[in-house]
Formats: sequence, C-alpha cells, structure tokens
Amino acid sequence: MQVERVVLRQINLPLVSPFRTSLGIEYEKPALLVQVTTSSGDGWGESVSGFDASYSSEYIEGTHDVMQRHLIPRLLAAPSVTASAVAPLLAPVKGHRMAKAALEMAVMDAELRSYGMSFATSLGAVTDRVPSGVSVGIMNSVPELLAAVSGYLDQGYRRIKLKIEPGWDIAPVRAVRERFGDDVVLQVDANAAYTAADARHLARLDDFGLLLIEQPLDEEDMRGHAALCRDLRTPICLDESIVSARSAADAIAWGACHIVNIKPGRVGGYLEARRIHDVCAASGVPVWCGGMLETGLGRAGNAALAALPNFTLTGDVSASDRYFATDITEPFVLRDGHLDVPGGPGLGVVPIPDLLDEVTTSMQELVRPR
Ligand code: SMG
Ligand code: MG
Repeated sequence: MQVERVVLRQINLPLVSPFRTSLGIEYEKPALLVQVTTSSGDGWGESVSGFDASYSSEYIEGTHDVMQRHLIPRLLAAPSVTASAVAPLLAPVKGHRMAKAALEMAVMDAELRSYGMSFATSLGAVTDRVPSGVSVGIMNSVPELLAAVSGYLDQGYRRIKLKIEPGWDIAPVRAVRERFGDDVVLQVDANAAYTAADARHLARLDDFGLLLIEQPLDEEDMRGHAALCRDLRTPICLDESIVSARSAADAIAWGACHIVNIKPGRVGGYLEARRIHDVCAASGVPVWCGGMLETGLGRAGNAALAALPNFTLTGDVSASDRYFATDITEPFVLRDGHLDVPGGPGLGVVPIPDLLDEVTTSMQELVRPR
C-alpha cells in the first residue's frame, strides 16, 4: 500500500458546556484530522493535541507543523506502508506521539477497510459493547457539581470521574459520596496538580472508597508516585506519565502505579496502546481507556480498544453528546450505560461531509512526489 495524498483538516467543535480541569477551562474542542488516500483506499485519523500545551508538550499548531515538515513527507516517500510499519518509519523523528498516532490511525483505517476488518477485530477485542464512564469537570460550586453528577447517573453512566485540584478535592468528593451513596463507582483525576508534599492531604481521600486517584503528581515524578502507592490506601493510576509500553513497564517495576489509563493519542497510536495493554496484563495491572474529548473518529477507535480483555475498568469513553451537540460522525449513544463497539470495516464510522465542512477552520493537502 502506498500513501498518495494526505489532507490535514483543522476543526473546531463547540462544547455543550465548558470543561474545567486543573489545567484550565475549555469552551471548544479543536482537532487536527488526517485523511489519507492510499493505493488501497481512504482512511481517517485524529490527533488529540489541544490549543495549548497544558496537558502535554504537544499542541495543535505544533502537531500540524511536525506533520507537514517531518512526518508526512516520510509517509509519502515510503515505497510501501502498513499500519505496523508507520511507527518504525516515523521513529527517526523524536517524540510528537500525538501527531504520529493520528497518522498511524489513518493508515490503519485505510488498511483495515481494504481487508473489510474492524479496528476491534484487528486489535483483539473480546466484546461488542463497553461500559461507559464520564469525566466531570471542576465546577463553581458543590450544588452545581451534584446537579451535573445526578444528570449523568440518570443517563446511565457506569462510573463517575471527578476532576480535582487543590481547593476542589475533599469537599466535592465527600458531597458526591454523601448524596449518591457508596455504590457509585467513583474516581478522581488531578492532572498533576499536586506535589509530593501534599501526600498527607491526598491520604484524606482514602475515607471515600475511591476506585483510584489518577495522576496526582507531575508526569516525571515517578518516585513521588511510588511513595503515594506505599502511603495511600486508594490505588494510584497513571495517565500523563505513561507514554509508551516501556514507560508502563518501568512505572510498574518501580511500584509507581496500580492501574494505567491508556490513551492511544498520548502514546503514539492504537498499536502502542495495545502493547501497553499487554505489558499491564502480563503484570496483573488493570487498565482503562482514557479520553481526550475525541470526535466520533477517535471515539470509535477508543471503543474498539476498550473491548480488549485487560480493560477491566470502565473508561472515559462517553457518548458523543457528553461534549458535542453535533458530532462529525454518526453520534455514539449510551445504551444501558454502554457504547456499542463499531463492527464495520476500519473505524466503522466516517465523517459526514456537511457536518465536517461546517466545523472546518483550515485545510492543507500534501501529495506524493512524482
Ligand atoms: O474524553 O471524556 C473525555 C475526556 C476525559 O478527563 C478526561 N480527559 O486527563 O484524563 C484526562 C483528561 C484530559 C483532557 S483535558 C485536557
Ligand atoms: Mg487524566
């Protein structure tokens, strides 16, 4: 298979409500979409980098730049490409995992469509629907938070994740527990907002029967996370720190996590995500699928990944309407607290042209040199 043409398309989707985390507030969701045309057909990919470089060092303009200058020319120059060959082909370019993930995703979509095989089958899915969790942003007040959580529970979400930061942690968690009871599967995500000096404060969360605390400390603070693993009763889950199968293996060996959040976009693609799943499975470490407010394209791939056997915890793979009034694909809907895993070829979904055009802010085409 040869890649003949790559179209980069930046889109901007309004959010149904602002999403606030310890990193800042988001009012809209930008995404850089990749459409590849290959000798075997077309495929779609999506980069999860955002407007600013707050979640990771990657950001959308940087993703666009590295793609057009360094990554896409390598793809277009390759005599033959498969999804598995993309990462080795792009490895001479260091880092930029979110950019690489989107390109691999697009090639994988084209390749699998040509075989008539789904992402789920190709990755090794063992179920055709996955339980759906929801990530609840930081709110202005506890009553506002309780109203939001109540709405999500009414919709059937199977697990609630509360975003926390210093000043918004113990009180909101206590309020949610008191109001909705101990049966609600509840976890928190700090997006690296604390330091090792906050260990005693974080230990106060042990009273609330949380499933896990996600990424309390800086992404590079492995020693700090290992200390929290020893000192807290609540299991520690890593998100930002896990960027590859190697970093997952290291974090596990150092005792720096009990659980891993896998985001394909963060780790360089679905194939590396599967390797992380395998490393964790071999170590008895449960995983779950994180989210980056993906459009229906990324949501489709994430639902497929979440259907692998060691995804034993409910992921942040929510329905499209959690974030978007109108998605760019057929929307993912909640049915009995679950999302269906697409079974059609490739991602099993495609952008709807009119919807896509409405939210497109820029486009660039790169073609194979003759
Ligand atoms: O897709 O539902 C989603 C987003 C879930 O909370 C979510 N993601 O750290 O896990 C995380 C955050 C990162 C997104 S905010 C930059
Ligand atoms: Mg997180």
